[in-house]
Amino acid sequence: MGIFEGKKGLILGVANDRSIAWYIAKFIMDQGGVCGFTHLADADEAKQKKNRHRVEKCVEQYPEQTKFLVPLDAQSDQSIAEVMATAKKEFGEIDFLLHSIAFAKLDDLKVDSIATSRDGFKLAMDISAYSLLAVCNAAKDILKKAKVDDKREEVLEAGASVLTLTYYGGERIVPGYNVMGICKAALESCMKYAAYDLGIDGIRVNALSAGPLKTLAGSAAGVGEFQPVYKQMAPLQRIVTHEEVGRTGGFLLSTMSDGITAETVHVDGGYSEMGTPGRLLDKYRA
Ligand code: 0WD
Repeated sequence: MGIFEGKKGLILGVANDRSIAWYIAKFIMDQGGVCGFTHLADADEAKQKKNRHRVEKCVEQYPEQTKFLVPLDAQSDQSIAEVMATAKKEFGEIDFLLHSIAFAKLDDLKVDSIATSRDGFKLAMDISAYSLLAVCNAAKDILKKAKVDDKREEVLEAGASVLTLTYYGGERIVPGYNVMGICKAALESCMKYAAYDLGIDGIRVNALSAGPLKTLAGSAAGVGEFQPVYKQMAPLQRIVTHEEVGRTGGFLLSTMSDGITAETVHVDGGYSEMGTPGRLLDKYRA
């Protein structure tokens, strides 16, 4: 029996079959879970259709375990509320919620951080950090509350788990990641405060900090350039895979991680713990 047997939840942020959210969703569904998905909304009908089609191609592989696919614009409270209403109708309560959403304009990513436009900063923060708070708040009535004994000593039934995706550029300076690094610092803080707010009901909120992976968002943020550095510097001497991130994401959304909340878990081959460039220096010793 899979660890997600009988569990249901929401996956926000699949763009295509390379998306991190898709790998986490696949792990969940392979373990018996049922998911509701969103695709990126767009005012332009043709563009929205294209966005939907890309996600449809993914979810079609799991017809039994896909409950719905609806549009989401993370900048709109109404759109978020509509997604939650659909989830309530289809699922009642949910056991897991994945937030795997980020966006910044290329024009803002390409310039020095100090040259970020005011509008671009607001846009990137709104979609990439604030949306976690908005989603948690809109979902709080459907996120399953834990059942505990009177003394809060024993968990009789586990509460829901929320997970967001972050990157090391939110903790340390990663040249090129720029405004998105600033957003990730805010996102990680949002995650911790949300973990406090929802913790009283036994609902957990965590972040997974993934190493650089080639995806639509990843390519825009320049991950192609970071990958060779990771390969030479990380203790594991390789780049992590989509599957590895999918498995840890699944673990954090499952009851297997039931004592973990307000935490950022790194899936980066150990890169973020290096204090010097390590074996990368060998290149310069020769
Ligand atoms: O190396 C990487 N790829 C890493 C990504 C390393 C560490 C963290 N991450 C993070 C990203 O910053 C993001 O938070 O993982 C998350 C998922 O990113 P991804 O899987 O790398 O990229 P992608 O497949 O592009 O999914 C992000 C999606 C959007 O894709 P596009 O490319 O269409 O913008 O976020 C969604 C959208 O589906 N999204 C939105 N959803 C609703 N409303 C919005 C929005 N306004 N904007 C973007």
